[in-house]
Amino acid sequence: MSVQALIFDVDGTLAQTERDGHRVAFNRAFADAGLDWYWDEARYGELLAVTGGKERMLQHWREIDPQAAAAPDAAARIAALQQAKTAHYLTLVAAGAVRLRPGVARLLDEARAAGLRLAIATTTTPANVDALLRATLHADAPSWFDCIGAGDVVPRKKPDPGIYHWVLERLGVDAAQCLAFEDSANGLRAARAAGLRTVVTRNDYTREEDFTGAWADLDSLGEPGDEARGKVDGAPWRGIVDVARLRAWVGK
Ligand code: XBP
Ligand code: MG
Repeated sequence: MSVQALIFDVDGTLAQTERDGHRVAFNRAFADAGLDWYWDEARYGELLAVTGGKERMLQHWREIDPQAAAAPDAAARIAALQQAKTAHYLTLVAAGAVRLRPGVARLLDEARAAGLRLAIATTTTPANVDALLRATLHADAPSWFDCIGAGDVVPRKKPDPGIYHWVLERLGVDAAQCLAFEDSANGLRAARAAGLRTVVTRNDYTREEDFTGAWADLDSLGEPGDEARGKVDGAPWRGIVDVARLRAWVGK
């Protein structure tokens, strides 16, 4: 069985977008709306258990003011906040607030050169993906991906596997011929439920999460001179995640 496609999560996997990107954008939208909501790094880390910005804001609101969160206009108010937040996020990304994680640009280049297909399966808003790819890789980078599955194209977000099923259907490739790349327990659960062998790269927000079921549980994808460290198939491993390594891993 040969690997045909690599399917990447975005936030936390391609780039560390949450602390200095999304979180800052949410706080600016709250301030614009005259709300006294402020998510510091710790509070945002708690709320990251909920995927999807709209769902995350509703969770916060239910915790601080359940009655207002249940009001008839709550959904519309959250939608307006999400729109404002996304505008702030796009400005932050365009200004260079977010950088790719180690090994991501390298692996994408190698995969394209090797003729592997690329796809994205993310919970974030589609506009955010486009902006991140253009700001951190290349103006044409969105076209490198045969399929970009993002946000509300599916009714339920990760850990539901819907977004991965959506992407696999459009790729027309069997899950056994793909690898998923994730950073969170929610993402791993979604990928595994879709039958995908998954490479996890932990980050500051997800370091302590449970990654049982990951094929590779690493601290990064590695770069020459800065190897990734962690476990592969349950055994200690260090090295660079490249196409040759991925080919060796698929079908094991
Ligand atoms: C991460 C998410 C997203 C972002 C915020 O997505 O859960 O909700 O935190 O983006 P993933 P939005 O790890 O699947 O890339 O505000 O647009 O939802
Ligand atoms: Mg993620």
